[in-house]
Amino acid sequence: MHIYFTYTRKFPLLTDMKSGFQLICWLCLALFNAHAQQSLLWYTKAADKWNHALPIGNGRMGAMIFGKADNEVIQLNEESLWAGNQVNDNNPGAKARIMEIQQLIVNGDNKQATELSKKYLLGTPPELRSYQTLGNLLLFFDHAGTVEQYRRSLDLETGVVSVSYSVNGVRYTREAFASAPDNCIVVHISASKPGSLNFRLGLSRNRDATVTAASGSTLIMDGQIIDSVSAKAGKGGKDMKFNALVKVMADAGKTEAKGGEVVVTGASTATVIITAATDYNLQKLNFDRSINSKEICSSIISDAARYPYKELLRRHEEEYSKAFARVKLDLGGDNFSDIPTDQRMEKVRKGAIDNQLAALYFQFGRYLLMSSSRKPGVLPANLQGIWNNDYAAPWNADFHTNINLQMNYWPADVANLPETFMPFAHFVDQLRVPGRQTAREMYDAEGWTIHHCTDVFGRTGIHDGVEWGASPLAAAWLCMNLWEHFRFTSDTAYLRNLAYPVMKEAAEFVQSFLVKDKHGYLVTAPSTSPENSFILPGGERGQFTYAPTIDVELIMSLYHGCLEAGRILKDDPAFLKGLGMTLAQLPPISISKRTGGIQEWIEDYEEAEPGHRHISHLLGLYPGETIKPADTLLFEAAKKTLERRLANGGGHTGWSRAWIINFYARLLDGEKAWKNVQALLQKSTLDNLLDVHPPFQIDGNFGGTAGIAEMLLQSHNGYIELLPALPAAWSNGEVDGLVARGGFTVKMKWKEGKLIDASLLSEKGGARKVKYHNTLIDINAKAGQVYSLNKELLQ
Ligand code: FUC
Repeated sequence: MHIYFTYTRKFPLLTDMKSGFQLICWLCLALFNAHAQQSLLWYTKAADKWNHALPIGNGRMGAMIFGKADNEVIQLNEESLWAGNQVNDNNPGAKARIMEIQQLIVNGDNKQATELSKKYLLGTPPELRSYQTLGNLLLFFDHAGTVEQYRRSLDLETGVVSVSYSVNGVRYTREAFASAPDNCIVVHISASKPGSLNFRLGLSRNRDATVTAASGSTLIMDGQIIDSVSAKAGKGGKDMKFNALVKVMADAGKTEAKGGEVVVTGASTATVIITAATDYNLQKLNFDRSINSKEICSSIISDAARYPYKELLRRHEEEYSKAFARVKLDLGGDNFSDIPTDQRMEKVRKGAIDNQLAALYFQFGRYLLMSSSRKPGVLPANLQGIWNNDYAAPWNADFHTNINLQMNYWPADVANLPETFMPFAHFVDQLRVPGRQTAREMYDAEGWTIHHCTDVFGRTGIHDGVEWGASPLAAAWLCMNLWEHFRFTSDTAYLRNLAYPVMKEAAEFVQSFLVKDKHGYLVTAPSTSPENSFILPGGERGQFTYAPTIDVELIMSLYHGCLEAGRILKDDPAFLKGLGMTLAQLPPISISKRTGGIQEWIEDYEEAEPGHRHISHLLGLYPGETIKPADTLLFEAAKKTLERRLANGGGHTGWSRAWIINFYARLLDGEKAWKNVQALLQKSTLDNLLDVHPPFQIDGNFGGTAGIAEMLLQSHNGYIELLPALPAAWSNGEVDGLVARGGFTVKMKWKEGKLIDASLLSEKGGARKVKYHNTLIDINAKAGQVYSLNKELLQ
């Protein structure tokens, strides 16, 4: 259901009012309108650039809608459309040199170890190719007249973008959504005056593709990526094949193909269905010439075209809205929903407090996750989710595995969208194949590994430069998400068949990769604290080291997860015992004498950039849990680490700021968490609410969404904690549908900073501890029953 009573239309209605009945109707509508608008992003002008357009997506296809009245641009994406191809990027010299490099590094010869690694560890080829745009769908209306009463919106409850305006007394309306059930993008255009809808429709891509009319009402794009870099490296060149297919169905008038466009004249409504496919095979992590992308497109379009527009919309809404509606969040405060979103953003940038914008941001994060990672069978959300306008995107819009990909999935479970997690889980599972080869060929090790980024072809070697890429525990990091998903869902089949085998092999890699240092500790070498540099005693900058704190925390997290999973699944006790023995020989997490914060590297080096965006040594605070309130010293040191980073300009990228929100939530400091939510909105959020690094990068949206949830509910510490980091600004509010580990859905209402109503719904039932302030109670919930906490917890 869409509510289109707009800001501009609401007030004229008042002046027309004739009777009391009308007044009541108007008040009801206004109330309904205000409520409906809380899940709306809306604007009174079209997007002037890509960064202001509105995203839609079904997990496989995405689009950015500009909403231009005359010459509409709908930029399209298909998630697998990447340049490049599958190559073995493991440096063939690695295995023969790895022991020498390891010895150099643990003996403190950082410089020589770095030099050798550049030669013998860096990937061949060293760089990934990019995720690419599919092209643009163009709609030319050539309206003769002034555009009035313009409005553009995205309704998060329905997943529909709407554009409407009037020209010469005719109201034109467009609705666009990406349908998961029908695997396509649908655009519906209508004119209020019968027969007055006229437009031309084109499809364009600047390279590697041609567009032709396949019939009077369809356009087809035929393409194959020609990649000069891959060709030069002698590793391909004529790569991914792809197609896009567009069908126009008008209710009346004439529809014909002219000059490579479809031209519609004299219609009242038209429905445009768009789909695309490539010959990429997710099972093989490569393109596969047995896949006929043209046939796939034709069958999707002919299936979808059987339904009238209303039915396509109903099918989409039924599938989308059900999942989206699982969480309701109200953070109280004034209702500014009748102010356009860009103006609200501007006010917040200037210091205004708009709690409902924070709630909208949270819901937008959930929307983005559903739109870029809907359910099994698609690729996970990349650095830009699924939305990319470039041929060579920033960081190739790849899958960065030293924080960004993991961050994308932090909200999946707590924000009640567990199905969105599965594309990630399956992808990680697939990465084991090349990851095993990398473990074997580079390190002569068991198990599987991956470094700091990968692409759809599953490269697992070291990329970009050893200083960035030598991050050999990224598999352990990816496994944290896998384990957390189990802790939320308690799904033992998932644990047995997917998560545990992947975790176990990641642990096998660590077991065979660790070496002893001079103190007898088991250490990772070579490694880095992601992307951060230190000053060596001689004054030079270094990144290369061994056993950075993050690695110790990652191993602790992976091994504790494996021990717990192995116990549940009754796995080989000898293997589990081996993990326990390793845990006892890891270097400790130390406190830096220099700063009083958590020490980032094995040596207490001076930081080259004290405000660095990565805060990897606090991984044990969030998403890990080695740094807990009970360990007072580490907990206090973590606070110092954060304060120091922030005092030196930290949090300057959106994703870094989002991580800080989660850190402060875990530090139970609602005020500082809130300040960082505010800073995320003020400094790292575009008018369309997408996160910026800058440039646009989606991880901050997902990390920010997770952070808001983490302020309201935590469940990692052996108990479910209600409102652990509630800031004064959010002193009145309610939430329904957040999920705690163990599969407990939580409903809470609070007033003047105090919880006044709380209940849990447990799908599977079970015993749990629940904490609010200083009260900790034990509950034993029955499966499927709502368990009110009011009596025991809120006296
Ligand atoms: C990480 C960050 C960068 C950027 C890149 C995509 O490595 O350090 O800031 O976000 O990923």
